[in-house]
This record gives sequence, C-alpha cells and structure tokens, in this order.
Amino acid sequence: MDIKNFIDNQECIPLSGLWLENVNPAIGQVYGEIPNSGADDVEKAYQAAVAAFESWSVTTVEQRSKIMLKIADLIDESLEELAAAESKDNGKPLSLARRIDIPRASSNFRFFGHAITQFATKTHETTGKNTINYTLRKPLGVVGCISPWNLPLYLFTWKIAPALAAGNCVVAKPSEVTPLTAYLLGDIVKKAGLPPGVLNIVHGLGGSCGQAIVAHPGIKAISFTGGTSTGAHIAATAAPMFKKLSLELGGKNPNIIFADCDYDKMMDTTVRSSFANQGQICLCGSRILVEQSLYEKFKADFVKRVQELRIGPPDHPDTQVGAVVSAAHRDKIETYFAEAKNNPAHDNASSVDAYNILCGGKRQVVQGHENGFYLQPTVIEVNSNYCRLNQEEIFGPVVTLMPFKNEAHALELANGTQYGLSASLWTNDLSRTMRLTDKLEAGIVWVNTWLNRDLRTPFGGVKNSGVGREGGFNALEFFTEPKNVCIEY
Ligand code: TXE
Repeated sequence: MDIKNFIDNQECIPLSGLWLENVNPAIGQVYGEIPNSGADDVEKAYQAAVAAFESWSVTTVEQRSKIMLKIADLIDESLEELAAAESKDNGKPLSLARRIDIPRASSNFRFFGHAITQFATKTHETTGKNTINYTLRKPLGVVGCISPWNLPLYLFTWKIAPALAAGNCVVAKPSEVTPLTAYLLGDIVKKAGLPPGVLNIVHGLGGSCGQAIVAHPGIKAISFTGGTSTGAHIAATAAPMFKKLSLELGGKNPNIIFADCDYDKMMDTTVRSSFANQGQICLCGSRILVEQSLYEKFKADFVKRVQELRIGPPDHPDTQVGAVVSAAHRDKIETYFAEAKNNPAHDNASSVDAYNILCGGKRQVVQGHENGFYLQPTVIEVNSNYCRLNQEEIFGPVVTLMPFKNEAHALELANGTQYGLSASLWTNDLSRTMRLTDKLEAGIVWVNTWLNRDLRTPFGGVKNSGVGREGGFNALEFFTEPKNVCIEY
C-alpha cells in the first residue's frame, strides 16, 4: 500500500521520487511505501497553506466549527478502518486502537469544534480616563505540527484540531514509522468540506522533512511531540527564528504507592499504567515506588499479575500486549535488558547500577508471527533511583520497582530525574495528598487514578519533559497571537 502526501486536498508523490519502506511490526514485514519528502515538498505544502490562509482565517467560528464536527463524525464512521490501520502500523492491540486511539482522535476535533465557539478575549475599562483596552486574538498563519509514533492519530489530531479551529493553516508531518492513519485523515477532511490547502500532510524522515518544516521561514509556530533530544534540536533551530514552540517531550513518571491506598484499584490501574500500549505512552508510570510496609506484598502480587498478561498478535481479541513499534525500538529496549542482566544486584548489592529482573527481560515468540517485534512485559527491581534504568526513558514494556521509607523519601525519589511530565499518587490520606501534589515536579499529577483526561485541562510537562501546554484554551492561545488595542475617547 503506497501512501502519498496530501497537499491542496490532492494526493501527490514526493518531488524527489524517493520513497521509504513501511513495516508492520506484528509480522516484521514491509507492507508499503511512504514518501521520503524533502524541503521542496514542504515548500509546495507551505505554498498551498499560505494561499488558503487568506480565506480560511476569515471564516466564522461557526463555519470552522461545523467542518470540525463533521470531521469528528466521519472519524467515528471510519472507526473500524482507522483502528485496523493504527494497529497494523503501530503493533498495538486492535482492541486498544478501537477503544482509545480513534475515539480520542474524533474527540479532539469535536472538542475544539465546540471550544472555538466559546473562546473569547478580555476588555479592560480604565475608569476615569475615557480609555478602553481590548485584546484581539488573531491566527498565526501557517503552522507546523509534528507528531510521534506511539499514539499516531490521537496525537496528530491533538495538534491539528486546535490549529485549524483557531483559523490557521497547517503543514503536518506524522512519524515515518506510523503514517497510515494520517494518510487516511486526508480523505476524511476533504469529505468534511475542509477547503484545499488548509491542512497539508507531508510524510518523511525527521531530519529532512521534519527539519524543513521547523526551519521554514514562513511557518510561524511548531507544535511537536516526541523525544527530548529531538525537542532540543527543534528548539535550537526554531528559537533564533522567534517561532512559537510547543514541546511535549519524554517522561520518566513516578507511580507512588502508599500502604493506605485502595489496593485492588491501585493494582488494576498500575498494571495498565505500566504496560498499556506496550509501555509506549509518555505518561506511563515507569518508576514504581512502594511504601516499605507494603513492598513485599505488592511485589509478589504485581509480578503475578504481569506474568498473566497475554502477549499476542495485535488483531487477536484477547491480546493485552502487542508488538513494539519497530525493530530499532525493540533493539533499543533490549539494551536496557542487557544492562540489567550485566549488573545483577546480588553481585554488587551496594552499587547504584544493580538490578534484579523479577519477570520478563526477553523477546516473546508469538506463534505465526515469529518475525514480529514482541517483548515480554518486564519488572526490574532496582536499589537506587540514580541507576540508568531509572534515569533514562526506556519507552517500552519495562518498569522498575523500589521501596521508599517515608513521605520525604518518596518525594526525593519521585523528583529525582531530569523529567517532569506526570506523576501518580495512591493514598487515601488527604493531608498527604495536598502536601505531595504541591511538591511533585510534574505538569500532571493523578491521585488514585491514571490517564483520566479532561481535554479542558492544561497538558504538558516541566524540566526536560517540555515547554508549553496543550489542551483546552491553552491550545487555542498557543495557536493565536494576542493584540491589545487601547482607545481613548
Ligand atoms: O521520537 P522522535 P521517536 C520518546 C521516546 C522514544 C523517543 C524517540 O523515548 O524512544 O522519544 O521516539 C520527527 N526535526 N517519545 O523516534 O525521534 C519524527 O520524524 C523535525 C516520547 O518517535 O522525537 C517524528 O515525526 N522533526 C513521546 C517526530 O519528530 C523531527 C512520544 C518524533 O520523532 C526531527 C514518542 C527533526 N530534527 C517518543 N527528528 C511523547 N512525549 O509522547 C525527528 N523528527
């Protein structure tokens, strides 16, 4: 299946005539090609976008809202096709794509289709001085949206929807690893009546196609989700050009469990927050910290639950753990297995890098899918928060486990990384909840829940987890420029 670029509401091939292979991770086989687009393709997309901007930017919010709500309805109508495509491209269970990924893509358009009709600015009356100030919020123009492979359509639309709602035109690039649902979105927006050039989708590598978007002098803002190192590179390119930047980057999120928690609900949720989407969610709780008094019981119960998880082909209804997204990513995750195996805790108990693999740590052979990229869900006990596996984002079906002595120790461990995206806290003690949620270094803190999302809330991280906030009016503010007008009368 050959995927094409979507420019000016037309499918088109890369001007270079160069293509990239697209692999199905469940079977480890190439199933199609995607454009290996370059700066000339990005320029073509930009020209279509800038030509469309004059009319799109002066549509009424009701006109924009109507088209966005139609896109949401068409995504809902294409649920099965889009879910199958997402699962095929990413390796995630089909059931997960059907239940989470695609419905959320539809919600993104529906949410911002409504939000834009409620988005307003302030006026400031200066009494006694016959002066009134009012603030306009204008669309930026042509903006760039670049998204990753873990939640392909979910995160692609999370950026595109507010950008369009705010009156911008978009040059968007999905990950080259999971391009299929972005390709299918082109036909959907066209059917919904989005005018030509308003949304342009170019496929290709980050270093060439993505870089061309970031470096394009006419593209006014970049909304990016992906790795921290890539985010730093994008910032280095865009900052001297004074572009607006929204960077949603990596995480190494603590999951803090106190003995007074609701144990069964915590256990069910912790299995999910550890291994959903094969652990390839930036919000996964990859560092599990358990109060000493509960530690041994939790360890035994959790390992048992993890060993019961069903690894299998993504399209099997019972599959809970599918394939990781690529051979390269599988190999990267396996370097952490090797690190743990090469530094067993019993040999050097006192050293920082000492590990005890409690379960997993190996590839899983799936009958009939022997060439697929399957890894066993893995739990590794660590004796220091400052070991490599607790400091680096592994982004796979791997969690670490260690006890904490008390609240102060839990906070020190939780905040002890370069990241600050999210944190989970399990306790029924209200005062403790207020103390810890105040001190945790994270953009999002979940208490007695996980991935419980209200799209109106600010979404993003601190420290090396990024800059800026997506979601709700935060996203519409990012994709608009305020202008203050002061009138004396
Ligand atoms: O991200 P990349 P990848 C983390 C996770 C993962 C790591 C790499 O640790 O292992 O990032 O994953 C485009 N200029 N997260 O490879 O490389 C690229 O083509 C412009 C966390 O997916 O950052 C893709 O479309 N664009 C994250 C997108 O950036 C560039 C989710 C992401 O690619 C570019 C995914 C460049 N120079 C990975 N280089 C989260 N926070 O959810 C690459 N790209």
